[in-house]
Amino acid sequence: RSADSNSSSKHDKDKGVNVQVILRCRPLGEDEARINTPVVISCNESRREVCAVQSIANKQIDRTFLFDKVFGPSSQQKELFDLAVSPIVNEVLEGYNCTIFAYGQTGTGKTYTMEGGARKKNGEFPSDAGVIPRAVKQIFYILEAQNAEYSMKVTFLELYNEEITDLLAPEETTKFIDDKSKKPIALMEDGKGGVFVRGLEEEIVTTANEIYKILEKGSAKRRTAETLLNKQSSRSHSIFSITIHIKECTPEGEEMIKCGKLNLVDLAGSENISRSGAREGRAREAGEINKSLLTLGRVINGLVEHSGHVPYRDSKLTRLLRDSLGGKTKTCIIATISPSIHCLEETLSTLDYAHRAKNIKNKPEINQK
Ligand code: ADP
Ligand code: ZZD
Repeated sequence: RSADSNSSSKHDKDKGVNVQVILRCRPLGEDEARINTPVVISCNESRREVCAVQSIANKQIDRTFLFDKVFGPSSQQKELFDLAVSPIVNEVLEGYNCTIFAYGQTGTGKTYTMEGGARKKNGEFPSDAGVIPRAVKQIFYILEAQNAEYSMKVTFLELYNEEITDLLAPEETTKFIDDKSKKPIALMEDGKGGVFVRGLEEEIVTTANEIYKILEKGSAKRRTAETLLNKQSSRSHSIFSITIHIKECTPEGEEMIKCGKLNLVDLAGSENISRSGAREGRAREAGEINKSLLTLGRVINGLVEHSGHVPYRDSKLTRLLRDSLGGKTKTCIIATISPSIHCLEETLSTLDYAHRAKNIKNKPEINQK
């Protein structure tokens, strides 16, 4: 490699690194297949293209979108992890902060992609495990193979209707649903341009199994809250974060601490968020505002249009994930779609949204002390 190409790559880095956008199309469900639901999406994985066929007034219009990676309907969980997520996990262990978002209409596979199949009773790792359990497994596998000295903590929260619920808080604090008995959780500015969640439970963990148990506890709690409060998880966002400190010695024998953080975000269903970022149709009438999802769209618009004001402060989601959107975190968006003709309008909206997000640039930095 010549010095020239080196300096040009350094120069490129100064301008930033684009958000990686991955597109995944699920297969037709059993029922959809049985009634021969027309398929309007075709995926070309090697060309990284997704094509949507739209028929308007007897005319066929094809729209093709290019992404960083494309996973078609027969893609397996392991394949998506190995090709798209595993490199990100490695970067976390090198000291970067990384965020993976799942974005898409309800029913297109966000949860399947992020969580995947349930844990087996016999403790065996499920073959359809999603990104989160696989990331946890890889982190421990690598740290143990390196014989690294490390410490790790995790947080797990849910955001519903601009309210944060700590999915790891001990049971007593959620048994009573009245607000007074709830643990006060607040988003606070850290004075360095970032935010932190005051009162959020941080669990220190030492094994993958401990994290799986925490995930179990967190998802159970999410489900209970859902039933009790009559809410739908399709309208809530969840953020699971792992922070890892790794002690390292330089060749000179100096001690260094590298710190990486991985945020895994399952966003609320994107239906009813129009391409302009406005809320419309039935959702508006029903008052189903998802302020955080709307603001996420506006932040993306602001960032890619370089229009000056980026409204990070307008929602909790964008305040929490500010560093992932134009900041120092490496970010990947996994957009999920359905192949069915009945979802075409939402699918086109997701494809547009995801394609636009490719233009966001971040400036990743290693955290080292
Ligand atoms: P979302 O979280 O976006 O609402 P889900 O993850 O619940 O969607 O997925 C909806 C249904 O489709 C589930 O039954 C899920 O198992 C199935 N599914 C989603 N993606 C895939 C996929 N890539 N392969 C096989 N089944 C999938
Ligand atoms: N999608 C499954 C959960 C469900 O809805 O039941 S899979 C993974 C990530 C975040 C939360 C839960 C999980 C999940 C799980 C299964 C069963 C009980 C608790 C948690 C999981 C799957 C494989 C390994 C570890 C955790």
